[in-house]
Amino acid sequence: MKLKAIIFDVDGTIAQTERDAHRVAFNQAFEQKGLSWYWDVDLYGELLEVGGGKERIKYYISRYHPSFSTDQPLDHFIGDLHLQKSKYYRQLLLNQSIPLRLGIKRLIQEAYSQGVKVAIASTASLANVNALLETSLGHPLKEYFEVIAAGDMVEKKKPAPDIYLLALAKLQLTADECLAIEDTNQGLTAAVTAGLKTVITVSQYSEKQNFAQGSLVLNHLGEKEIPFKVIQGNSYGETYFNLSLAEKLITSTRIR
Ligand code: XBP
Repeated sequence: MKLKAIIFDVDGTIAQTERDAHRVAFNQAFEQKGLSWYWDVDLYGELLEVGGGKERIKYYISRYHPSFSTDQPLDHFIGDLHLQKSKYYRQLLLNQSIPLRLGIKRLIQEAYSQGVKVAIASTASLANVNALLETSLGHPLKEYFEVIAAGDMVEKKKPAPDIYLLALAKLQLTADECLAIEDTNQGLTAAVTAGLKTVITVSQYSEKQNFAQGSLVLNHLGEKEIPFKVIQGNSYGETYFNLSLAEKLITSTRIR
């Protein structure tokens, strides 16, 4: 098999965490700090264009509260606020673990049992990624991930390719031996720029985005009994996403 690893995005791909967990935690942190800011579902969709929690808060301030000032340097203030947000986020996951998306658990198990590595490339902070993997995947599945590339390990977040390049370097594999699974256009751009063929499972916030560069665009990975819907691309007659389809995608001569 040419396929040596599958690299997963986290938020939106492994679980639908954005609207009901990250967004809620941001709002709780704002309230705790006495800020009157509130990110509703629509506004959050717009803010998701900016990857990374700290970067997202910074963008929000510059766009919606340009005259906002604090008695400490802005980056410190944002860092503090984000720490608080992360605590709320992890608390939220402990209280109501967010379910894995369809097919994720099966695919991780299938990969592990056939010696195909699994890795993570996420914009979210490492502590938050770990919290999700622990609460939603649990043991031993969490330990199957050989490499976790996340958050501030790179300077430039998605859509820059850096986090995928870091994951590839840590895996000691080349892009043509791996497949990425993403849910957003920014994530797709990051993966494709790193040279990876990429499968998209569209999520709550990304349904209307452009995935022209994706190798295959699906509504979800599917299960034997619950077929996926192909939105774009060739599924080679398969009805759910498995390693045989992953292998066909990376060995296909099609560029995307
Ligand atoms: C998702 C993100 C993150 C989270 C917030 O990353 O964009 O910014 O919304 O996480 P990905 P932090 O889809 O690449 O996993 O607050 O931990 O930054």
